[in-house]
Amino acid sequence: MFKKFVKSLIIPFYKVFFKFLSTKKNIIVFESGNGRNYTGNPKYVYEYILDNVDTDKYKLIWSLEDLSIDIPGKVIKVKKNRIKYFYFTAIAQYWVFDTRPPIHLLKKDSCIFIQTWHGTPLKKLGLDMEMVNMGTQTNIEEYKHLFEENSKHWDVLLSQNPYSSKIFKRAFNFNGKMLEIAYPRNDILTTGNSEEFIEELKNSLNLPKNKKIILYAPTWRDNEFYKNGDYKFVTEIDFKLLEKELSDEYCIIVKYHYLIKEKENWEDFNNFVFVANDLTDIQLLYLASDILLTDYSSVMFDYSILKRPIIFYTYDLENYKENIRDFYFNMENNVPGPLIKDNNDLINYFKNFNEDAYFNEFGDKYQEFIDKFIPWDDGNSSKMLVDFMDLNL
Ligand code: C2G
Repeated sequence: MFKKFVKSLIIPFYKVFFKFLSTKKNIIVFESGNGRNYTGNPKYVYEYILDNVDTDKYKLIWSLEDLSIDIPGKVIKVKKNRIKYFYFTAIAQYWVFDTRPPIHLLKKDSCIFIQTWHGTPLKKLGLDMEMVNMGTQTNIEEYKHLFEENSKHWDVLLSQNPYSSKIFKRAFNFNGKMLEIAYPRNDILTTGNSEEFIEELKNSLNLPKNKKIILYAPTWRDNEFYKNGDYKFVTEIDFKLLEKELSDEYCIIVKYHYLIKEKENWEDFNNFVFVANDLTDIQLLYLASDILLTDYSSVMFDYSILKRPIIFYTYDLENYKENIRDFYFNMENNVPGPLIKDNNDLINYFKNFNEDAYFNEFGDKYQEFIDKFIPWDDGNSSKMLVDFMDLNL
């Protein structure tokens, strides 16, 4: 109630204030994960700029919910939805965001909104959705209207593959510049895929060297939430059982999606489960892990750049498709790995896991998957995007 009251007072002033401001060529605003973290495409574009552009001539702004988040370089951090956030977004030459900004955020025509988005879609998106159970939002027509109100301000949209380009045009009703240059966040999966860098990563993450590392990175469940925007960590994995059966050979990194407000206590699993919260950059966890365990998350597409085994824990597949989100394609026929439904099968699979046997079974499907979904991820996406931005003040 109070928030609505404040909004009703501030928004009119903001609209007047906005009109008197003009675009400044040296201002770039970045935001990842709705301002909750420093990760993903915006992070890697920003770091490429730090290394390759004369940044003394620019003001590089990061929009954050938590200003204590560590960001390298001469950065100006602004708290999301506060005065400086509205000021810098009003005068910026570029926005580099990977999610949808608040619907009340105003953008000048002279500001170029680079929407990097955050994944190739298995799950139906935007105008393609037949139902919405996202937090308390259940009105699909209202959801689609808000989505279009947002995407009409996007000037540039990144695409990881032709499959995404086709879907994004329709699902986002996007008619701007589709930049088919894959994802800047994945450059490191090409440049960083070396034994020495992975060794450094494991040391920095305190990961054991004598065990196979499983990265468990599930997606969020739209209808499992504490409050709007704060989702629950939902899984049927019995970590105690997995620890008992698998901890001699494996350890597991649990990576939360940025929408998950973790409330779990993992103290009992000190040498088996390593928790990576929503602030951790999953690109680094991909490199440090030997096997990906996921469900319906777009992590599967990025991880396939490393051509390492991917296992799918799809215990709620039917419920997910019927009551949460439908998919663009049939998983069984298209994903390069087994769909496992319960803990016992999961344990048996990992106990008997053999990489050669995995690639004998899934190798052809894996190659088709790579050809279709990561044809352009070659380690140069950040360069191509910054060249496009033409930052030469
Ligand atoms: N992600 C992560 N940790 C997870 C899951 C996802 O860091 N446990 C990050 C990955 O970079 C992933 C991105 O968030 O690519 C999007 O996550 P999804 O699980 O795919 O879910 P969603 O945010 O709904 O994005 O079209 C975009 C996606 O298909 C949907």
